[in-house]
Order: sequence, then C-alpha cells, then structure tokens
Amino acid sequence: TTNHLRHLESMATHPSGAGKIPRLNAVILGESLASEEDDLVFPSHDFSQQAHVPSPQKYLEMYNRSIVDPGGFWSDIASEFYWKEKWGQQVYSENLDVTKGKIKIEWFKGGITNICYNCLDKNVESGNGDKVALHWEGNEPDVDGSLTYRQLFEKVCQLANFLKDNGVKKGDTVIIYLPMLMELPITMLACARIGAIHSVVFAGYSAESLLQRIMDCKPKIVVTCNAVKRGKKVLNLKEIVDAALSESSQNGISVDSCLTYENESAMKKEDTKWQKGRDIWWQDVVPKYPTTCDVVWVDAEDPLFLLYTSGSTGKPKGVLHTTGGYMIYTATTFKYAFDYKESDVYWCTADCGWITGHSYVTYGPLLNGATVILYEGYVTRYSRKSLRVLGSVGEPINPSAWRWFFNVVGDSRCPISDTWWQTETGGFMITPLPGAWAQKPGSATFPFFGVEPVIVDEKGKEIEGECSGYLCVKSSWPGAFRTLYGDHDRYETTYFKPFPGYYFSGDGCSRDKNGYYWLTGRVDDVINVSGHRIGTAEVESALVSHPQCAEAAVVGVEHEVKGQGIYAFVTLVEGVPYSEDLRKSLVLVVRNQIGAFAAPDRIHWAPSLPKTRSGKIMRRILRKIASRQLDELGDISTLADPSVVDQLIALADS
Ligand code: 6R9
Repeated sequence: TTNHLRHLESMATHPSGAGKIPRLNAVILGESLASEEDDLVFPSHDFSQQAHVPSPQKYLEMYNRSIVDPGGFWSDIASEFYWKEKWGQQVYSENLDVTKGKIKIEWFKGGITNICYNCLDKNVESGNGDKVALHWEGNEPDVDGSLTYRQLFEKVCQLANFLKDNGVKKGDTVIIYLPMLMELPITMLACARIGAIHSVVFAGYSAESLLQRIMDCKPKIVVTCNAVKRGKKVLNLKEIVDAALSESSQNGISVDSCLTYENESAMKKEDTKWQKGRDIWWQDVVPKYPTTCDVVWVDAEDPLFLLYTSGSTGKPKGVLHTTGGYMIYTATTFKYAFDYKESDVYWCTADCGWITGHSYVTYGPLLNGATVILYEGYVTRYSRKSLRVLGSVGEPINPSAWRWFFNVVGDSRCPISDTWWQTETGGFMITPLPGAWAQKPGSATFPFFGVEPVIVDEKGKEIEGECSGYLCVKSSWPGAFRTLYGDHDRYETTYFKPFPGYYFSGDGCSRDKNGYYWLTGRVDDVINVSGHRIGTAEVESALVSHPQCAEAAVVGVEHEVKGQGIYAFVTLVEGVPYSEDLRKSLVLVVRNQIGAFAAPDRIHWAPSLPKTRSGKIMRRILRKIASRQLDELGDISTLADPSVVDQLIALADS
C-alpha cells in the first residue's frame, strides 16, 4: 500500500473510522474543529450502502490491485467494452523517464475498436435504443429537444456519411467551432466513427485564436453554425470562421469546406454571409444521407482528438488523446466518481470546447449509456430532491464555496466530487468516490484507481507524509495524453523534464496528515480564470501587438467570483499619454485576439517593469503589487533598477 493511503486503511479498520461512516448522517463537524483539514463530512448510511464503492476497504482493495497489477485491473474493465480484436500480450507499455529515452505511453495497443461504436451501437444493440441520450435546453425557454440513443446514432451516421463523402478520411482532422447545440457532440461522434480526429475550439475564442489552431492542425473541414445567442446578444460565429479561413488560406492552409448549421433562433440563413463553393448548409445536405454508416475500426493507439490548451509560454499546445485508453478511462472515472446508476439523469454544465465537455458531457456518460442534459443554467428555483451527487472541477474550491454547494445546492445531502484533473490527463485523477470515505471541504481527497500521485520538492525528490510541493504522477494511466500534436519535444520538455521520472502537472499541492490531497493552484505562468486556463504569455503577446504598447507583464490575482483575475502591467510607447480610451482599446485587443474570457480585469500603467540585470521580469514582485501586499515585496535589490517598484506603487490606483 502506498504511503498516503495509511489514513484510509485506518478509517477502514478503526472503530471510529469506517465503522462510523455508514452510521453517521451527512453532518458537518467543522465548527468545533481546529483546522480545515480536520473538517470531515461523512456520506450517509443510505448513500454508502448503494454505492459502487461503499467503503474505504473496498476502495483500498481495488486501488491496490490497480497499482500492483495495472494491466490486469484495466483489462478486466476494458473487456466490458466492444473490441473488434483484442489487444496484444502487453496491456500497456510506458517510459516516463526522460533520462531513459523517449517518453512513450501506450495502452491496449493492437486492440481494435471504435469509441463511437461503444457509445452508440453498443447501447442500441443492448436494448437501450429508446432511452434518451441527450436532452438539450436552448437559450430560449421554448427551444429544446431530445434524442434517444437510436436517434443519436442515426444523426451521427448521417453526418459521418457526409464527412466521408466530402473527403474526410481516417487520420484527417476536423475543427469544430460550435456552441452547446446537440450538433456539437454529434459532430465529435461522427468524426470518431470514421477515425477522423476532432479538434473542438471553444466558440468564445476569437478569429485569431481559431486561425492559430487551423494553421497548426490543418483541418479538412470546419464545422460551425451561423450564430448563437448569449442572453439577448447575437454572436456571429460564421463571421469569425470566415475571417479565420480567409486568413489561413492567405497563409497557405486552405480548408475545403465549411459545414454550417443554421441556428435558426439566433440568425436566419438569409442574413448569413456565404462563400459559394466552400460553405455548405448542414440542414440542406446532412439529413439526405443514410442513417447507417459502417464504423472505421481503429487501433487503440490511433488518435481520437486534439484539444488545444494554454501553456506558460508560446502558442497553445495541441493535447493529443488516443482512442482505447481514453475510452476506458473516461467511462470508468465517470461511473465511479459520480456513482453512476442506470436510472440517473446526468447534467454537466461544461462546454464541449473544454476537456470536461469531452470526457464528462460526451464520452464518459454515453459510454455508460447515461441520459445527459446539455444546458448552461441555474438551479435553486427548482426542486433538487432527485439530486444524488454533485461535482466540481477546474479550480480549487474553497471551503466556504464547498459549503454553499453542499448546503444550498445539495440540501446537505449529496456528496461532492471535487475532481482534480487536466486536459492532459483525459479524466479524473484525484477525486472523492462518493460513499466510500469522508470528505474534507476543499480537498480533492484521494487518487483514482491506477493513479500514483507524488509530491516532489524543488529538486524533484519525492516527499512523504504531510507536506507541500509540486504535484507529479509516477506511472502512466490509460487516459494520459500521448503527445503534443506535432511537437513531441515540447511534450517532453514541458511535462517530463522538470522532474525526471515523473509527469509534472504544473500544480502545487499539499497532503495533510490523513493523506488527503489539497490542490493549491498553478505554479507556472498559467492563470485559471473561472476554470479557463490562460497563459500569461498569450495575453502579453496580444497586448504588445497594440501599436501603443511597448511591453506588458501579466499576473493572476485573487478574484472573488472568478477564482483568479487577469492583472496586466503595461508600458506604453514613449510619449503616449495614459488614457481611459487607451485602456479600453488594450482590453479590446485581448478580447479580439484570444476571446472575451481572457480580457484583463485591470490594466496597471507601468513606466517600466521590474527586471533583473539579465532582463528577466520579476513576476513575484508584480504579483505582490497586484494584490497590494506591499509589505511583502521581499528582496528587490537584485533588480536592475529598484526605483521601478516605487513608481509602480505610485500608479497603483490611477
Ligand atoms: C479539467 C480541467 C487544469 C487545471 C489544473 C488545476 C486546475 C482542475 C481542479 C483544479 C483545484 C480541482 N484544476 N481541477 N484545481 N481543484 N478540483 O479543468 O482541465 O482546463 O486543463 O485545467 O485546472 O490547476 O492544472 P484544464
């Protein structure tokens, strides 16, 4: 047994531990206890009894097997899915140590399957054809719809036939730039059905960001819709795609077709700009195709999708996930972290533009035959009696937010799965298993099956027991990403070189005396705004593209609502005066180049930036100024010009 699980073992065997869990109702013991860490929230007896993992004992038994015999553990689970041919002798092979050669992760290699088949055909064939797969709630109260598994299957097949007919083959990429319409998961599944690689670009990204992704993955087709309504506002998505496509063709990457869904409630066909020969109306062509389509069988290690995510430097990274391991991992994490049961109706508020929408709106739930709701909305007006489990992801949830979620949304009854994971990890890594053990508000608790988290110090040495440091993972898991698209070097440099022998997450973490994990946020230059990952470098390069901006440095600051806010220090070109208009146009440049969600919350005028003698910006100091912790600036003597700091402080509230 790994070290950090000792506490669970003691919970499992100690009379005041596991024995107690089933007997206690969901009570919060917090008030009387000294520290947050000791604040235990127990699952109810009823919940634990019916849970897939009802006790710490059961978890430990499964977890230990998953670590001692990963091949056996995961192949037992994989056998519950459809494989045209079984994988080879070796269930997995890995090298996570850069000093030993190329980083390589493979799961179920040689196994032949298709994730779309497992999501749809398998469910239809097993008698679930009439079960609702997707319930969709539109922006307007009366705009909605649902699809059963059979109907979804038919829609996916029609689109898959269209794609094939339009030259999309196995291994080709398709960019999807759609809001949360049912057509979004439909397109993902249609790509998967024919072995094409989908790359969903969140429909809040600007033309510039879309262009960057088009240039990187060179899609055969772009799938979009004409417009979408956000509240009362109409966003013309097609215009954004047009701009990106015309720019990309000027740069030598021309996309053959742009399949456009008419999102009637937002904009009519007639009002949509059109490029003959390239643009195709979805409703005109797709419904004419047959409602069955042969599956293109793929190897477990064939790519399934690319999803771009922000790094601390340079252009966005194309995180590549393959088919087999991702399929098994998302299906399994979904089942256990939400204690999924066949009669459940499941709703995840994430947009498919992010990894959560891939793994836990589309693939994980559909692989389990679940009924999924697609909607972004709110909750307290309705009865919440049927809620069983709540989930949270994307950023550290502080104990008071946790309590609100638990008490108000969940009526103090529903366990919360605070799931820590990343685009790169494919699925949940550290997560409560509801019913299995007591939770601590704000802690993601313990690792999922097959995951070996470690905390290392600056030198990359593993630290045991109660500690804080950098969160790494020691061995591979099926859902791990396999490379950064077209840049395996960057993959190794970013994730495996910082601490040789481990996958480095980029997050800081501490482990308390009971072995619970507490995520403390990014330790690199990535800002997490309302769960959106934004690289400081991206925002900076958008700012400096403004003709009047000479230099910019961006840091994250605590933000009451968004978790972190974006705080930008801007040095103007000599002679340009500060003005409110200029401030606005700087914000606009970021909105246009990245997207509205990346707009700086604050622009702080900076006559110059604090730099070391070798020219490195000292962000540590900027962070302190941004959060007004002026008495904690620390040593500023290594600055080339320490007087910069006083100038910045003087301008703090201007
Ligand atoms: C799934 C997702 C990943 C980053 C990750 C971390 C933060 C995610 C968290 C969490 C604290 C949690 N993060 N889950 N921090 N507690 N439960 O969000 O993927 O968009 O790639 O972001 O989000 O900092 O490194 P992604």
